[in-house]
Amino acid sequence: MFNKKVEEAINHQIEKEAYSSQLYLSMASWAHKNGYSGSATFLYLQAEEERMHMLKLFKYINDRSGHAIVPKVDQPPTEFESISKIYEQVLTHERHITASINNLVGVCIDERDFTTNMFLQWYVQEQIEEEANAQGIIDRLHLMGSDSSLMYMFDKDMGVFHPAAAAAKGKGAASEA
Ligand code: OFO
Repeated sequence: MFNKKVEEAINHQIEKEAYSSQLYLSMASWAHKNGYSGSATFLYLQAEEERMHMLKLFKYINDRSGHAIVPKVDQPPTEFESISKIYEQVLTHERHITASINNLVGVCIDERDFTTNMFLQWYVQEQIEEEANAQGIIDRLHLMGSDSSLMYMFDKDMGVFHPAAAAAKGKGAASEA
């Protein structure tokens, strides 16, 4: 029998991952329509990756004879101040997700569900990478300062920055961005 408190906590995390996916999709849309096609590619791929994070949790609950619930998701913001602000918001959001994953691990430890704790270590590791990537992008934007001529190169690089970018390009999935 799957632990009910753990099941409930993972269902909450599913909602957060679903929101992450919608938030990054909304950011991708803004970037796409404002001419940042490289950032749009990155953010579309990031939105897909968050959906994968959600599905992984979703299937885990059902595999353990719990019941994964499709969450109601709040509408994310549709307008953003600038591309730099978007990446700052990505970092803030990822920090929030890291805290949430840590809480979830805490519930598993309190409930002595060491199997789920082990499963969640993948997310703990993933958050290190997610935060480091977002911080790296912001650092680069800071280095560019107010030199807008560098923005073209920055955006071009963002189009291939996501680990899934090469694969997606092969399939033509993100090439519309
Ligand atoms: Fe962006 O991280 Fe999901 O878990």
